[in-house]
Amino acid sequence: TQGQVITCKAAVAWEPNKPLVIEDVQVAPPQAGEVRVKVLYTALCHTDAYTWSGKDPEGLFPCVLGHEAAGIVESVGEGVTEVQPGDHVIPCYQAECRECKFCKSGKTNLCGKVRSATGVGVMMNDRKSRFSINGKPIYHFMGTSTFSQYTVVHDVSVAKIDPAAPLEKVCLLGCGVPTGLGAVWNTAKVEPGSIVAVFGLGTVGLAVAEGAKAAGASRIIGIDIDSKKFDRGTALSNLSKIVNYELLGIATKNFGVTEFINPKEHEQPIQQVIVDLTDGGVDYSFECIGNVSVMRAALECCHKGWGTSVIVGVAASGQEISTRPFQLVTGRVWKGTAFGGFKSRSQVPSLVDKYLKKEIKVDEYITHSMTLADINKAFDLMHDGDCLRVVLDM
Ligand code: NAD
Ligand code: AHE
Ligand code: ZN
Repeated sequence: TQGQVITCKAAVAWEPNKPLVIEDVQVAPPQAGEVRVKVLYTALCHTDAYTWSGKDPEGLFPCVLGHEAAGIVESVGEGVTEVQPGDHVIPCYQAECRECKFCKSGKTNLCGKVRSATGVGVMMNDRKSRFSINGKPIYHFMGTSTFSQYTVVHDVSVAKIDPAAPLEKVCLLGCGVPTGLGAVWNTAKVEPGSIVAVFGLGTVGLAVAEGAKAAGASRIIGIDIDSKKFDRGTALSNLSKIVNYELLGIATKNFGVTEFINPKEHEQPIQQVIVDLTDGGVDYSFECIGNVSVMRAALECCHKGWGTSVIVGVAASGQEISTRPFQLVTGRVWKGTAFGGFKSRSQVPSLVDKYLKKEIKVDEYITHSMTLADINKAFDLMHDGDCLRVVLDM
């Protein structure tokens, strides 16, 4: 297949919100600095649903969505030296070229090399797409487009991993799990003994909890409006204000959440509830939903003088955050994180190794396995409280 166009199945988003359609797509061979990957497993992340909804200013249609996956290199373009056919890889929507101003700054994991192309659904070389259907171009997404059996990515956007790692599991290390862990370890740098609040207990929020537990946090307060996120299957319908550790469902407890709050069960604003519970506020908070009013609450539940709030959730086009500047004047800090601050090509392989050594969880986030043909059902499942990650066998 090297050097030839491959025809394979891909889920195409023709229009916002319209069911994805499994199509035969043509995937062109990789050009200079590009890698064609046979995607074996892909998970669905809330960000895919966000772009599909039409609320992402960078969303272009028709496109092939998907960015949390694992696969095997099928072929490489000219000048590609760091991977070769047969290598096991995780596509990385956050590139790492090691040469640009960003990569060399030592201050960020963002990379500037291909971002101008990945934001508009094309490849850097010729500003064109490698996907087409009978000659009609289909846009790439986030430089990854993993809802296709084959995809083409930039060489700076692919991490080579240990071939011993089960791809059906480590595909999650392409986005959600590293994002949560890294938000705690790299962005907030949570210290032992800290009090942490996590807003939104999806995969990203639970990975924040897992990261905070590993960092030695003394209390990890989980906040979600969906009680299923912690009671999973048990009939604890009328939960009291704060449920203690013993009552938490196995799942959430395993990730390290020590207390659960459902804002729907409180009359006071949630930030007030948390401030009252924590003698003035938390040391660190994380917004893992993408809701700007929750982002405000997450900042305002932080302790005066030092509390730091990290925005992880992605909010829709046109949404803006606000708070009284006094909140910052009095020492609270507002931050954000992309891919948890991890340098993708350098650090994803080490996360895979940590998983193999059982130092981080991955299996526990996978609640459903399906095939590509069922992708629309998989998206429906994402809105169900019992669902964390759905992994699709391509
Ligand atoms: P998810 O949908 O699985 O989880 C969101 C959780 O928030 C759900 O449990 C939901 O019940 C809860 N929730 C919704 N509204 C709430 C409210 N008002 N108060 C409390 N809880 C509420 O999503 P996910 O895949 O875990 O992703 C979470 C967010 O992180 C999304 O916005 C996603 O786009 C974003 N994200 C960002 C990055 C990054 O690099 N910054 C990476 C991955 C995902
Ligand atoms: N196009 C979106 C941006 C969405 C966004 O912020 N994406 C995160 C990753 S979410 C993964 O699930 C990110 O890494 N951002 C940094 C970057 O370079 O895109 C919008 O809203 O405009
Ligand atoms: Zn994601």
